[in-house]
Amino acid sequence: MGVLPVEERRVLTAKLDEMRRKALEDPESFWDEHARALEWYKIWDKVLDDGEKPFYRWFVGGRINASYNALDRHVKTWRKNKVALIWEGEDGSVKKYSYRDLYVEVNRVAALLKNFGVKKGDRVALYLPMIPELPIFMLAAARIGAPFTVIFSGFSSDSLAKRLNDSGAKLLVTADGFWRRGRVVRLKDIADKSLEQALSVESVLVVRHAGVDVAMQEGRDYWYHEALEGIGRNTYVEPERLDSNHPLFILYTSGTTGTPKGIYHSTGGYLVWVYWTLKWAFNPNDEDIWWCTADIGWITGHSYVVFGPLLHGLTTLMYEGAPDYPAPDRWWSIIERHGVTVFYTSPTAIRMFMRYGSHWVEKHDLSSLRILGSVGEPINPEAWEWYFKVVGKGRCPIIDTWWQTETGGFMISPAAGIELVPLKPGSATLPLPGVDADVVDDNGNPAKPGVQGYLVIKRPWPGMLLGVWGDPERYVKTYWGRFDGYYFPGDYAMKDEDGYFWILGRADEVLKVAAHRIGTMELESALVEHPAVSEAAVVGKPDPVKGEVPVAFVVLKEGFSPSVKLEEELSNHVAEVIGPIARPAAIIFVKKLPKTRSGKIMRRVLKALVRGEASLGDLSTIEDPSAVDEVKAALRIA
Ligand code: 6R9
Repeated sequence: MGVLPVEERRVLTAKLDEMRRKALEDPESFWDEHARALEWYKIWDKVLDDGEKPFYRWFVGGRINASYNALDRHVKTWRKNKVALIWEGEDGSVKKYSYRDLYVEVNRVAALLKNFGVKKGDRVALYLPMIPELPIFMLAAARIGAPFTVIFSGFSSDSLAKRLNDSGAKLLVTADGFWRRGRVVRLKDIADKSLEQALSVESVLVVRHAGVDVAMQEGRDYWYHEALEGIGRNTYVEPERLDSNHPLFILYTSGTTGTPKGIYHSTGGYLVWVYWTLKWAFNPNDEDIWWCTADIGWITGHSYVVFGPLLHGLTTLMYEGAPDYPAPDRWWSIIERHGVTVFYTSPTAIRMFMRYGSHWVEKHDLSSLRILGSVGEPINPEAWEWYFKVVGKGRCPIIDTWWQTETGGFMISPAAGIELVPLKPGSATLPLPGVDADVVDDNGNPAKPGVQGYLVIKRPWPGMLLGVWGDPERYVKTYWGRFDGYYFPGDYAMKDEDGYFWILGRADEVLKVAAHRIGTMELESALVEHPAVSEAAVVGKPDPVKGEVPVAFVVLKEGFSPSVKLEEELSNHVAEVIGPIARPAAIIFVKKLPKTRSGKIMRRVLKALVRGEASLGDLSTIEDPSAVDEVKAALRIA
């Protein structure tokens, strides 16, 4: 396994090629067969309904439940006593849940949700840290058919309020606080602030985790452990037999325009996709201890901390705290102590650990590892090599998975579960079966090998989003409007002579900062909300660890002048409005921004300047060329 000479590819991928061919030639029978890996209450009438393009619907007429497939199915077998979830707190405490334990808790919580008046179709918001209650609530909501929306615990009260209002959540679940680098983050306080603006929320359940005092509002806020007290361990809540296209969850993600979009996924198609992609990419087995390091607040955590591993009956691991706390070997010690076999993380994390040095890794016995994964941003060859040699000791293939919130699961990835293709550091290799990916030019024609173009998916796949919550037009425009009939994910890519895909970064105004997806427009609107700011433009600057970081150009209003203090204030303001992950790496004050004659900010010029690129591209439409000189001066470029 591992890196093999590419010349051998033709021989080695016979099986993979065959499967990819079958899936594309006759998708209906391919998926009709594959979807049966899960347990359905009722088989679909139609595999794919494309009557209302691009609102494709999969497994139409089928009935299924996510919680049943993740838990009940295993509880009926020997896996009942198998560990389903290992949780490690930042303070070192460990909790283990067998499939039976999880099943018991999920049933109790499903009953609790019902007691709080949550019905099928009602939305439940989960603003929780990385604690076992988060997957428990997700599965409980899924059990009764209440779409859940998880809000990353690093988001601010404003971000939370926006998501609560957009989803119309009836119930909010949060915690008193959680641990980060030895300090408590007081989550309930943040939630309280957002509740002043969130009118749909009727009740709040609070999980006691950090043990800090919080304000409880009479008639609205309830302690989770108290509310659960009267619900016995024998409680059984019949899983709802949900339509295949009943929304399982809404997850907000950043796009090109201002507000985050509520991407929502189906139950049937999503589960089928997550099940098969995990199997194809990582070839799981019953001895695996599966660790995907993503926070459940992001899609990677939804699909590959919670649903994927549980559908497969694996043991999934969750860690609460900071990766390098109390020392830079925390993660390696977790792998050693729990015998992790599959480790799936981001290039940002790899680059951070590279900086700390190999000796932190070498202190630990990582021989349990058999396969490694990467996600979130392109992995640079240096990080790939280090991951491969230092972490995997040259034994473990690196599964570089390209996908997005919208795709539900992996799309382009090596398929160790079918046939492992020779790996090339930095390439996600080939599309998985059923994924009709290509690279096209500006006009939608296939790009030549080796030439950069736009990544497109030329036909629907079971894991695709159902839409943008409350905004069908935005769904059509954003994803299907750029190239006729094709899904456009927003990435640049290149296909090489072997047909391997190289993802080259975002083609829009979206940044990947430490693998987190952030819209530059969100940062800009946060900045202009501040009384001192007249205009703002944010662009991404390459960063050796985080991949890229936001750099903000700010024009101040009359009466305000640049200062270190104001710079700090604006930076804090962004962190408060969006969350600490959005904090700009630099704020640069300028008197004017480069604009076109029609008044549009020329972000591409700012981007080129920030990157120190020799050519600034076409400047013929610029209104005032002196704006470029000013930006240069501000960046101290001669
Ligand atoms: C899963 C996730 C999606 C965007 C995507 C692309 C980038 C993700 C990648 C990758 C290169 C990979 N991306 N995986 N780029 N190689 N293996 O990250 O979802 O947060 O929605 O971001 O992330 O730009 O379009 P999400």
